[in-house]
Amino acid sequence: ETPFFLDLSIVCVVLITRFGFQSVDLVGGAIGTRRDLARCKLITYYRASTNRSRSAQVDWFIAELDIEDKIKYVKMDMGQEEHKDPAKNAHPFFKVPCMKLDDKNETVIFESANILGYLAKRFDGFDLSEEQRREMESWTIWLNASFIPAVVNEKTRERGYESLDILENILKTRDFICTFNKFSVADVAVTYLLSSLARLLPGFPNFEESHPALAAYLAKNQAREAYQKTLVAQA
Ligand SMILES: N[C@@H](CCC(=O)N[C@@H](CS)C(=O)NCC(=O)O)C(=O)O
Repeated sequence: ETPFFLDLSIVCVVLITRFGFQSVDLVGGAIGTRRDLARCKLITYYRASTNRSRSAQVDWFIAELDIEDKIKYVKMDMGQEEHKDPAKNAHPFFKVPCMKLDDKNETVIFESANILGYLAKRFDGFDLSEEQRREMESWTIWLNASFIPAVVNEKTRERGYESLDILENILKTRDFICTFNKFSVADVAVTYLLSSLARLLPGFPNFEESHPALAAYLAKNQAREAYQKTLVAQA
């Protein structure tokens, strides 16, 4: 009996002779076509052209996950207000970051906490349980929904800063922010946002003096290869 691959070679030879190479590509393409097509599709990531926006934490996490090859980057010059052009930015409110997914409906997702959570769930290799993911996302959501609104408002800023004492106590007892004590998307968000806010907000505590465990934690995370590659090298 003729082995399958010999059958296939005969078909190819006949096709080359009659129709040229293009037809052989078609035969090859027909094998597992659907799966290959799905693999080729990229996630479109709308981000600022500089690292001075929340896009930067998403870049860092993409580098941690080593999935740059799955992403099509659309960089927008915020100074030129390119992000406000509906032809360039899929975000319904014309902000960054935003992603158009590679699914059939090309679902658009926004809010950095949600984007980080999505990437963590889809690409994270840590083998986390659903409960651990919920714990992780509590931190990304807390930062955006509670901490940032508190510290950007002059009236509530001092109360907001008090939460940093709680972080300090947590980081005295473990290396990373979540109780499962592994590096996670929660550490990306906490590290990125605390170091950015430290530069932007008046009276932001000098962690070296006031919160040594937090200072050591930030320095350790900022020394990571993916952080250096994205946030330092591209600054
Ligand atoms: N809560 C949103 C905030 C998004 C946001 O305000 N992004 C800023 C950059 S950090 C932006 O796009 N600003 C441009 C504008 O408002 O026109 C998130 O975390 O994604």
